[in-house]
Amino acid sequence: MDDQFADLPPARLQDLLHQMMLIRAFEEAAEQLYLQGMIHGTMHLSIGQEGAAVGACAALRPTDYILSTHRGHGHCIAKGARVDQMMAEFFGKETGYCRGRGGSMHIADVSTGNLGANGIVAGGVPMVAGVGLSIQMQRQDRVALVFFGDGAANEGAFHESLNMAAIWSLPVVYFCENNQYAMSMAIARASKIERLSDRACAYGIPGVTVDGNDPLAVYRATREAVERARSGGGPTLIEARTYRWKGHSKSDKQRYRTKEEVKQWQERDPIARLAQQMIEASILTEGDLATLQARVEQEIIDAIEFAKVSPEPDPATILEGVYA
Ligand SMILES: Cc1ncc(C[n+]2csc(CCOP(=O)(O)OP(=O)(O)O)c2C)c(N)n1
Ligand SMILES: [Mg+2]
Repeated sequence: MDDQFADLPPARLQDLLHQMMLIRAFEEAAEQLYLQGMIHGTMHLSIGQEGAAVGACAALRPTDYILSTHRGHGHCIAKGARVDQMMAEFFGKETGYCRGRGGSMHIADVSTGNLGANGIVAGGVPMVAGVGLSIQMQRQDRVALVFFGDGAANEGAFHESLNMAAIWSLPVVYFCENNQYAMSMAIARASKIERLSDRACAYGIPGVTVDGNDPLAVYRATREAVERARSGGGPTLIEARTYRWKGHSKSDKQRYRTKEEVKQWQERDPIARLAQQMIEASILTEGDLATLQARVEQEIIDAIEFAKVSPEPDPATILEGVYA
């Protein structure tokens, strides 16, 4: 396969397309279930940002680690999580990834290398330096990638973590999903520089900005950063420019942006883009696409059913996993 597809074979490209479609279907279903009162609390949807999660995780091995964010459903699925166990976690059921204790914002799945989502903005950023140091000291053949938002890039811990990872050449990738807003705060109001990746030069590490709605561009940039980290070349800062179609969380009147702006970004849908590219290259047909769509819909129906019939956690186990 030529470079247009970053040397990925057609079957692998279909996997990436499937993952992006699964993330979208999962979140659309989660939102519906929330509106029906079946799921409680709040949630942060990444609809529109699927290309960043999938492109980044495609460059990682199953044994590599990720740390995720409050907007982390896509990261989980892209790293290989099962949607039924995720859905059970949303429902607070015993069969969920965290036995129903974590919910939307705290899904971890160590078996696929997902060390956990985090409700603290930039929470994973200092942690990834620790994970990287642990990998280095144990001489393991692993890389740790941390996802964080544009808002998180303005937290103090960002500076400390990048500096430490840089001086020790830790096997880490800093992956900033710049979705243009931190709640209602537009990036242009919160940062004086045009490209967040330019901050890398302050730590003596490479920085790159990519189109986060182009999963293959994200994959290429992450693959290069992962290779560098794995071969002892130290960390890289990647900025993936993308956009969240939905509000910040479940209570957001979205007075800080216009409908036109949202529409413009929706026209740059990462899923439609990859599908179109593959159809034009005759490695996907409209029929294949319809089959994929039917498959993800069935996967979500099965996941909801699994969650519904799963048992509630036994109240007698409430103190398990609690540190006192
Ligand atoms: C340390 C901390 N400060 C503030 C908050 C409240 N908060 C939750 S999400 C968020 C915005 C984060 O923006 P960004 O990092 O760009 O991620 P995005 O929501 O856009 O994915 C804020 C301020 C928090 N959870 N943690
Ligand atoms: Mg943001």
